[in-house]
Amino acid sequence: MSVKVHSMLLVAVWMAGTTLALPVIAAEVVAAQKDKAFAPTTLTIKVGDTVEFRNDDPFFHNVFSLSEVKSFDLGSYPKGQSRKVTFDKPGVVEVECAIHSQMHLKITVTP
Ligand SMILES: [Cu+2]
Repeated sequence: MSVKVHSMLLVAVWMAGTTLALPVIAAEVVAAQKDKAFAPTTLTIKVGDTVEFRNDDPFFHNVFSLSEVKSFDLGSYPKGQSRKVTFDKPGVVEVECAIHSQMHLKITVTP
């Protein structure tokens, strides 16, 4: 076998290994904001999953988190709009709304 063919074979084997190492297709979960509450109020997802924060109320909500695992601020947006966050580290993420301080969502991201 020539060196060239041999190295191409190695690349093919490496690529096959990479494909197999990919995680199961990531999930996308909806967290609605309805009646000034997150629905649901707790979520368990896996690393790599995405949460779509959807405002179902006829007024603005905000979505943010100061958690170490994932801190973000999606700003404020009206009914019918949604914004997405992908969670890339395991741990617990507390999500809140800056407009309604009673709104809490606890997301547990499992490895
Ligand atoms: Cu709100």
